[in-house]
Amino acid sequence: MSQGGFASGPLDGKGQRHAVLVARFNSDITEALKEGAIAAFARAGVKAEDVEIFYVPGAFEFGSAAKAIALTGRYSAVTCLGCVIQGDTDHHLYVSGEAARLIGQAAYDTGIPVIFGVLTTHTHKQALERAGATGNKGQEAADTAIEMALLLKRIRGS
Ligand code: INI
Repeated sequence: MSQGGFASGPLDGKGQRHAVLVARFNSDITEALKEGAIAAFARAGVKAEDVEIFYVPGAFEFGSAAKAIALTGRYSAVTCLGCVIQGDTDHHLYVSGEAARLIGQAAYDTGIPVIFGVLTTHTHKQALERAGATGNKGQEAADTAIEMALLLKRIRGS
């Protein structure tokens, strides 16, 4: 039985090429998510030179950048790694809402998996707990990217 919807067996990402889109906002967290994702790609056999990192200012910018990357046709999937932490106002709701909506739309519009590796937490402490050596959501996002790339390849018979 897998936990949290993730594949229970080992993932085979050999031959895949991945784009990772990292938000600089809350960079102490997003850099840790990036390291988790890189480790997951390596574990699945994706070559280091086949993982390309791109940066955006914040999670609000994910949608347009992810769509542009996906439309190049050069990547098996695009993994978006960000961190939106609740503040004193509603600002975080607009940022996280648009990130979620446009990441989903980028995947839907392009037919390339675009993965929502965006933490949305109440506190910085909660974010740190999800970007640690154990329980790193960047790893989970990368595993999801590999699995979705494999699935779409199988569905398309390519
Ligand atoms: N961007 C984030 O990635 N996380 C946040 O928590 C955040 N908050 O709360 O403000 C945030 N804001 C910046 C936003 O993503 C855009 O970069 C900015 O609004 C310019 O479009």
